Amino acid sequence: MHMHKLEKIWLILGISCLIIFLTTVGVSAFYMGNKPPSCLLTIDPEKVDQQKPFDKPGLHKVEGKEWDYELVYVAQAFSYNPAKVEIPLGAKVKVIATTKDVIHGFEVAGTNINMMLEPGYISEYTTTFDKEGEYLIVCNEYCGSGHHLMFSKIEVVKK
Ligand SMILES: [Cu+2]
Repeated sequence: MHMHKLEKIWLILGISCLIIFLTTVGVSAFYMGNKPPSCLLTIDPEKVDQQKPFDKPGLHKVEGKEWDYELVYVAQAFSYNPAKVEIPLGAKVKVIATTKDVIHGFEVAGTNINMMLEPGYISEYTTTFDKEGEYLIVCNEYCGSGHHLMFSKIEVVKK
């Protein structure tokens, strides 16, 4: 079969891109252990307040885990509970969040924490807060008329 030279180059280019892409994804997933965050844990969205850990939103110190604190958030139109939280500098924190009503976003501006909160699911993200300052949590999923008023704050302080 005769193939034009440019066609061969194009095919080689395409197949190489595919191999590079699959290798990157494969190494990232199987060697580095990366996986898409959250959505593996479910919750009854109508009974969020009665279920652990969402019965006590806020920052909690934990022992014997890979992280030092658990930061629990409950989102609902149009607020986050807690509205403000203080985290000691350098703390490794597991953020655990869910929503009571509709889909909300959970983006901590200036960091790579960016989760979607879906009713019935628990979203989690573990991170270390190693920069002092105030961080704004914003909802980046349009959730209704008060969407733009929906925010919370994290203050990372030296202790
Ligand atoms: Cu919103």
